[in-house]
Order: sequence, then C-alpha cells, then structure tokens
Amino acid sequence: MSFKRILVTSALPYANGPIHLGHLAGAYLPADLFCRYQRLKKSDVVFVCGSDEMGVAIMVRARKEGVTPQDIVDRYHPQIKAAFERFGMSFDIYSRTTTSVHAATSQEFFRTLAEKDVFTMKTEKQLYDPEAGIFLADRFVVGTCPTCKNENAYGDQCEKCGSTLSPMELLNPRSTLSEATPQLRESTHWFLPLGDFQPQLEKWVATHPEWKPNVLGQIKSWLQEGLRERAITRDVPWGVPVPEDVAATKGVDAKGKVIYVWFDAPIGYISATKEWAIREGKPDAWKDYWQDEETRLVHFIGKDNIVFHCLMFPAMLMAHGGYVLPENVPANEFLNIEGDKLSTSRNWAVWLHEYLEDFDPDLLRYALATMLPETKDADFNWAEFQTRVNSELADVLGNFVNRTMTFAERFSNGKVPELVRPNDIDKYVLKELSKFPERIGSAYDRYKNREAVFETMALARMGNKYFNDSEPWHSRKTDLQQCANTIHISLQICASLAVLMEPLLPGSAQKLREMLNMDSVVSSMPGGSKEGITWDDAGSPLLSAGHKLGQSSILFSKIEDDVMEAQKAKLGTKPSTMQSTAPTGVEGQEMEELVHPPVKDTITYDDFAKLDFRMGTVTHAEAVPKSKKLLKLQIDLGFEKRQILAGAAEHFKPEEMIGHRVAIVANLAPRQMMGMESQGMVLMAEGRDGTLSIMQSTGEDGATIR
Ligand code: B3M
Ligand code: ZN
Repeated sequence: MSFKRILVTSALPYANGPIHLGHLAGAYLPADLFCRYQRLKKSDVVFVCGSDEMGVAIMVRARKEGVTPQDIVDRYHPQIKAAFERFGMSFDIYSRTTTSVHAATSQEFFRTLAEKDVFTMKTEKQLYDPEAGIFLADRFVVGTCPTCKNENAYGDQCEKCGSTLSPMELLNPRSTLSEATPQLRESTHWFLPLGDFQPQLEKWVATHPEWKPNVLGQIKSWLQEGLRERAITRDVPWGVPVPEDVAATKGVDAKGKVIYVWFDAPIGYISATKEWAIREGKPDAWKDYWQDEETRLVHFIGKDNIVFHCLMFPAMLMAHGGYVLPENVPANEFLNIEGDKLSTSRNWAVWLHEYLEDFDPDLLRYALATMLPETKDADFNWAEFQTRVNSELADVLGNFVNRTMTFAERFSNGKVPELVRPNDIDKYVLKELSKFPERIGSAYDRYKNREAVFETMALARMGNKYFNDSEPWHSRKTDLQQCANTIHISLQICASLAVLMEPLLPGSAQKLREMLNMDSVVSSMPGGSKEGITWDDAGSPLLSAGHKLGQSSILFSKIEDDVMEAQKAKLGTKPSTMQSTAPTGVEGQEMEELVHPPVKDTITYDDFAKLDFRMGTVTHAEAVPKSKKLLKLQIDLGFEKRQILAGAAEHFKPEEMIGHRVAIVANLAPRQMMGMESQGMVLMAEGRDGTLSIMQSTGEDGATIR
C-alpha cells in the first residue's frame, strides 16, 4: 500500500518532571530521525506531540509539593518544550492536554462511544481514603501485586511484572495520600469492554507481521491472556470532565468524575493535529491525517506504552469509526545508564537540560542513535559516548571533511576542480555514492535507526578510504589532474554527506553546507523551505566544477577524559536545583519528596577537635576552564594564602566571590582537581534543593572557628 501522507506521533510525556535520555531513546529521537528524513524526501509529513498534563501522576506531584496540578504542568510544560527545541526535535506542533481543543475533542470522542453504546457501566465498591476524602484510583494506592507479590504495585499496574491491575485487586492496599486504611464506598463508572474488540484487534494485528518482534511479542501475550474491560472514568478532581449530558442519560451525576488519562492522552494526538491545522489556517486539514485511508500513521513510544497504543487506542478508534489505525508502532525497549537501570529517584539518569548546558545536541543525537534500544534493552555510558564522538565523528567524518577542505584550499584555490578522465577507482566511488540515499533512507523508513547511522558513517568511511588510496599528496607532484579528480570526488562525497547526515546531525550538516557554500537543501524542519536539494539528489554529484567553496572550520572537537569523568560523577548524586525528583515516563510515578539528609553517625569530641576551621577573605576568583562546577579561589587567612577549588560555579559568579568572607577547613589534606591543587574547603550551607549559601562571620582573617 502506498501512502499520500504521514502522521507521526511521539508519546506525550507527563508534565511532571524534565526529560531524560530514557525518554529520548524511546519515543523522541527515533521519531525525529524519521520525520527529518521524510521531509528531505519531500514526503507530506506532520509530526505531533505535546505534554500529557492530566492523570494522577500530575496530582501526586502537586500534593507532594503543596501546589495545584495546574502549577505543576505550568512549570514543566514550558521546560520540556524548550529542552526539546534545543535538542532539535522537529515537531510541527508541541501542544498540551490542558487546552480547550483537547477537552472538547476528548469529550466528543467519549460522547460518540457512549451514543454507540460501546461502554458498559458498573456501580462498584471502591477504595476510598476517608482522610483525604478521595477515591483511590491508579497511583493513589499501592499494595501487593497478586501476580508477582511485588509489595509496591500501583492501583493500575505492577511495574515489576507488567500486569494491569485495578485497585481492588491489590493485596493489602495502602493509600499513598495518608496513613488511613482505605474504606469501601460505592461509585459508578464507565468501562471500555476491550474483550468485545478482541476478534477485530486480532484480525487487524495479523495484517502487520512486519511489526517489530518486541512489539508483536507483547501484543500476543496480552491477547493470549484475553483482553479485559477497563474503567475509563475516575473520581478524582483533575482531568477532562465526563460530559454532563452523557452522564445524565445514565442518571449519573457527572460531578467529580473525569475521563481516565489513558483514554484522553492518545486523543491528545488528534487534538494536537487539530491545533496544528488551526494554526496553519486550514482548520479541517487534521481530517486528512486522521480520517483518510491514505495516511500512514506511526506512533513512536517506549515499550511500557505498547498495550495502550496497539490495543486500547486502536479499539477506541475502531469503536468510533472513520479513523485510520496505526500503520506501525515501532516501540523501543529501555535504556540503561552505565549498566544500571535508569531511576529518577536515585538520580541515575542523564537529564537533557543538563546535558545541553555542557555539550552540542548533535553529539548526543549521534551517540544515542548508535545505542538505541531497538531490539533489546541497551546501555548508555559516557565512555561509549566519548568513543563515538572522538573516533567516529571527529576521526572519521570530521577528519575526512577537514582533509578534503584543506586540499581544496591549498591545491585548487578553494574551488571545485574539474573532473577529467576519472580512473577506475574514481568511477567506482561515484557509483557507490549513488547507492547511499537509498541505503540509508530505507533503514530510516524501516525504523532501523542504528543501521541508518552505520550507513551514514559508512559513507564518510568510504570517503576516507578513497582519499587514502588515491594519495593526493603524491599525485599533486606527479599527476595534477589525478589530484584534482581526487579533490573533486572527495568534495562531492562531502556535499552528499551534508544532506544525508541532516536527520542525525542537523547542526553539523548545516555547518558543512556553509563550508561547501552549497545551494539550499529542502528543509528538514517544519515550515522550512520545500525547495532545493532533496535526499535523492544526494546520490549524484551536487557541486559543479568551478564552484567557490566557503570557509572551512572544525566540525567536531574531541572530548577529554576528565570531562567524561565529571559527567559520570553526577550520576546517583542528589539532584541539582534545576532538576526534579519528579516521576517521569520510564519508571512511571515514583514518589519522592525533597527531604533533609539524615544526621550522620555520632563522633567524639576528639574527632571534632581534629578539625581546624578558619576565617578568610577571598582575594581572587576565576572560573576553571572546562569545568561547570569549579571556581578557583585565592583565600587570605591573614597568616598565609590558600588556593581552594570550590564546587560553587553553578551558584556564584567569580566576581561575586571576590572580597567575600568565608569559613574554610584549614587542615584538610590537599587534593588535585582538574590538574590543580586545592588546599582546603570553603564551608557552605546546602539546601534540600541543592542551593548553596556561604557561611558568614565577622571574625578576623585567620580566626579559628569552634
Ligand atoms: N504520558 C506515559 C508515559 O510518559 C504517557 C504517554 C501518553 S502517550 C498518549 O510513559
Ligand atoms: Zn506484579
């Protein structure tokens, strides 16, 4: 089947915490690679996403902080949106589920299904927290999983064995809101009888034997177990309200009832497309993407969302009628970090906004794409990140471009020389070059991103090998035309790379195009130019003889070991100010408060007396190159001067420190940091959120503190 247009979705991240690498590896980077590639192919593609702002996950976070759910989503939605932008996510729209369009769309969907009599209704006894005055849905209740006996299973799912649960199935249920023992109270709810859709779903899934084995495997096990009905309304004060008119027909009071987050969230894809269409000035255009057979709908998600995207949402779409079903759901497995399971509460995570403070987004796009958990869980580690950057981006791609540019500048006047009577190797390389757009492109099209990255780098490797084998440093003395031919063809390979690396390395591709002074390329960003060089054009020589090249520069610099060590050291430490301990996608809704650390083990007076604290004045302060954290301070103790490296650069500017009175530990053994000696430690008070303040005293320099 051929398609006229493509609609791509990335899972809507909960707006209750920042984005980390686990998110990126699951639903975001793969989708972005796919969309950018499709735009370069001139496919009609719309890429939608947005923040998931409903659901108990948001409420739990709000209660912990003593603020409203609206406060939480208003804080995280803009943060998430900005981090995605800086990473280069090419969404046509990044919306949110607190919009009025979304409420109306979800309610319309609910209403249609109710009118078609799709739902069943039940009045049941439910767990109720008498202290909090709330029914204990989903994540408001934990207890022992009846299947695997995990003692911390949630009211909707056990994250250990993956079973879906209802609160009543939990053994020894406990409220997460109060210490109160839950009571039983009656309430009426709407259910989606998924079992009714099983035959239809089975038939449909059977038409997609090409889906990834990890996805089909999960679907089959769900189907084998037999689909059960799922409650799709909740008695909680945050969510899309159950439409009153629908409730009235059943004689139910809609007050206090909302639609379950997993019912409204996937509808968020539809609402986002509607908002995109409105913004584009063609409000009906969303229908083409959702209701026309010739649309290829692709959902990019992480593996914990498979059941919702492959069974529940399709059942909803079938029940509604008139909607296309996903053509593929290329779900990824999980990403571990340095060999350990990603955990937001232990801060065993690499946070996108923190990464972006230190490095170029392209480096992460590239390195992460080589490590994607496409078929099984994969590991991200900084050593491999460094190797990918240094030995692939810098040594292979960067080096090839650099050699080519240098030769063109020196021996061809900064112009593309003419190709005359190419030899067999020249012809062979041009022929090989012509195969790359299809080779890389087909990998993207089949959701094989690791393969696509490998093939992209294979083109640079071919360029390097060709350059080596052709030995232009010899031919420039023996056969000028042969040397010119080598430069010509190497430049063509660079130009093709400047197009074909665009999905993966958009910033660097742009830089390379400027170096080559290339004609414009079809944009891989939404709203960009639709004219210019396309993906397929990159199989043929793109630069004409005589073309004047631009200024060359270094594409990728190598990363030193100590920079990687500093990144590694962040793992598992307490979160910095920007970062939240918020629950995020991968491991669901962990709950944690910012607590004071416990008081350390008791020491004797003699232990204390060993410490020598002194007052001093900061006389010089400067930033330490390549370090985000350290400030180099010179401190005058009155009787002597000290150099101290303080981990305060994220909190104080060097100039703020100069003249500051400080208390220091004066008898701490000197330590080497970043190749410099630190002779003591400055005392600072650290708040629960990681903020630092300097200890104050008016004692003279050198005064002892006891
Ligand atoms: N917010 C769950 C998650 O982040 C959920 C995805 C919704 S996609 C419609 O894992
Ligand atoms: Zn379990």
